[in-house]
Amino acid sequence: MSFQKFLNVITLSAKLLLCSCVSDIDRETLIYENDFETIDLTRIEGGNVTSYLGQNVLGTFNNGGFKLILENLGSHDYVQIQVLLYVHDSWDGNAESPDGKDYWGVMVDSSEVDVFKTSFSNSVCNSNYCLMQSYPERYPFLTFPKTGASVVDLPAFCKSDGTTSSYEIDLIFPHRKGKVEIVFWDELHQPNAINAKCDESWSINNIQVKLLST
Ligand SMILES: [Ca+2]
Ligand SMILES: [Ca+2]
Repeated sequence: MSFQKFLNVITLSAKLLLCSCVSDIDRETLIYENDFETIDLTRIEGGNVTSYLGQNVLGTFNNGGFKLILENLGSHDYVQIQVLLYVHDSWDGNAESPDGKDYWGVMVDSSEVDVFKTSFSNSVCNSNYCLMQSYPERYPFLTFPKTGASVVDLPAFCKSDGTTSSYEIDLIFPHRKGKVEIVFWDELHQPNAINAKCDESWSINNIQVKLLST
């Protein structure tokens, strides 16, 4: 099997594993949607809107993040969180110190419910050099850079030799309370970079939150 074919098989397997399948969903209610084009940050704590590829995005972030707070929720069994994430510039995935590891995650209700913690890598990957990532699985799973990305090799946000990868993140957490706090966060390592945020960062193009009932 060629290296590329091997990569394709791994990517397909990862996509099948990613399916956050919850059976017997009776009702699905969209409770929040934001593409940041109107710069409405009413329910968001932390973060500013900036421009990338001619669109408004929330970010960029480096060792930071934001919190989305939604209240007066009707009865439900799960909360579904979907975002289009941009992973900008030279993320190093599960590389050892000093360049890694580069974590990204989503936390619901200060981790009372669940924490999704993964890592991303924008590294080149050949037989001599490859910095692995965990997505679409949770850390410390190991898979190839950019696995599960919807688009790769988009323009850099900042770094002259950087690129951006986009990911359609789709997570489902068990949740029944009348209020939810969703934290999007990162922990990035780039001690040798003169400008940390230019070396690696992330932003969100759009976000949707749904309540699911069984
Ligand atoms: Ca880096
Ligand atoms: Ca890094």
